[in-house]
Amino acid sequence: MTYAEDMAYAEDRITITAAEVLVSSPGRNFVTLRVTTSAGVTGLGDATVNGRELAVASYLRDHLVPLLIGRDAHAIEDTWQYLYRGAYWRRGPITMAAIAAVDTALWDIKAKLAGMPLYQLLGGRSRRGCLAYGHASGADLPELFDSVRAHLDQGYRAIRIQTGVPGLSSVYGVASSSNAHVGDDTGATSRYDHEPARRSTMPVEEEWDTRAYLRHAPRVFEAVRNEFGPELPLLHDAHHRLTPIQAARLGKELEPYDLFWLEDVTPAENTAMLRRVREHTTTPLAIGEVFNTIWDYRELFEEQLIDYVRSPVTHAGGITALRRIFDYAAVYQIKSGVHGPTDVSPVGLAAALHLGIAIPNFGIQEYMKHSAATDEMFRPTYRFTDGLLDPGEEPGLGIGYDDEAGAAHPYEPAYLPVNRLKLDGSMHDW
Ligand code: CS2
Ligand code: MG
Repeated sequence: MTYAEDMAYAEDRITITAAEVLVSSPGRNFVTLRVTTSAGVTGLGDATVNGRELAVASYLRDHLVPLLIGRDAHAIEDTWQYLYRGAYWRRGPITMAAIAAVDTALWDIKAKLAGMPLYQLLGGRSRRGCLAYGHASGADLPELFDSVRAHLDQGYRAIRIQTGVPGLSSVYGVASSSNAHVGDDTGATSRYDHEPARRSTMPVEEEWDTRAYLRHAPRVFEAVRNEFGPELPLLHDAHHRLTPIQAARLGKELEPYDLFWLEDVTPAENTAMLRRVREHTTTPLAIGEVFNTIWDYRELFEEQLIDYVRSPVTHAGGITALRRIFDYAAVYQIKSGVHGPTDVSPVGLAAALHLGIAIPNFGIQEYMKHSAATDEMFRPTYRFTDGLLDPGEEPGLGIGYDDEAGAAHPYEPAYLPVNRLKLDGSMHDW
């Protein structure tokens, strides 16, 4: 007798009766899992991996959905272990996004069945709201200052700063009218936050020059501090582009400008490299948006090599797994700093907010606003007020999915850019 058959004795068991993989593109591509139960209650999970969306859709549709039908919808931990250990091929962005979607949908269902907003099942509120940061950027200082002011006017109390680099035509994180409409087909205002994925059949190739960037970045933060004063929390994303010693230099040179954090300062496959950075600078470090499991963090936590965990629910195996990562981080006084770009869908953002409002070691939440088309389809009930995000009081995650809108916005191939050194065309980290 299988475990499932053994467990089938519970008459009031609520089982999974259907699971749909919904691929759509309202403003940008998303993969959403909708799980339906014998109680008629459904749950949603985000499985979007930017530029590789169809791989996760297939992993779910062809491999996981058949395993879910008939399972106990309440057995979230057992299902997580079943999908993680049972895969044999563990970890990695595609597997962990697929597991995350199932996990998140089951937590949505459990909270709806309990008639509570999900955060109540995660321990209840630990704060009034989740401090959020927005993306200010500009090709030059005047454009950047305008963007900072625009975000302050929207109520943001913490701002990420990204700028152009003299000599480089386009740089990560800089919204410019040239790509304003790439992700937004609602014809909204010209400055739509930087949407990295471009609708195209091939990745766009960008040029990079680390020495030009290292000469420029400290000057930018000096100017921003002179313009906006010492209090405003400022964040910066080096987006995986520096060697450990270059990262150490940047961290040190930015110390006078008191950054909230310096993010992804060096590619973190070899986590030990962060020791080199830590040796030279006290600038707080945030890493992890491309990590997928708790094991990616072990050395970083135990050696106190970072200060903020960037993993989102969508890419780290769901609420079950990310809560475990935060509990582990709390032992080292490391805080959450969840990844919240537009390629994490409103389902993924809502899940992050329910977790963020409950955990003891909340730090900050990235909030790159989704396009109008995206919000029309997912109808999120979370709210942004006075710089704080609130998950809301709806039962479950408080997120919907409009099938008509989904059908009206079919998937379109899109890729993240790749990076080549300006000097000699060598491939570099984007
Ligand atoms: C970035 C992202 O928001 C961030 O911190 O690193 O914009 C990232 O480039 C995209 O999510 C990649 O899909
Ligand atoms: Mg980042």
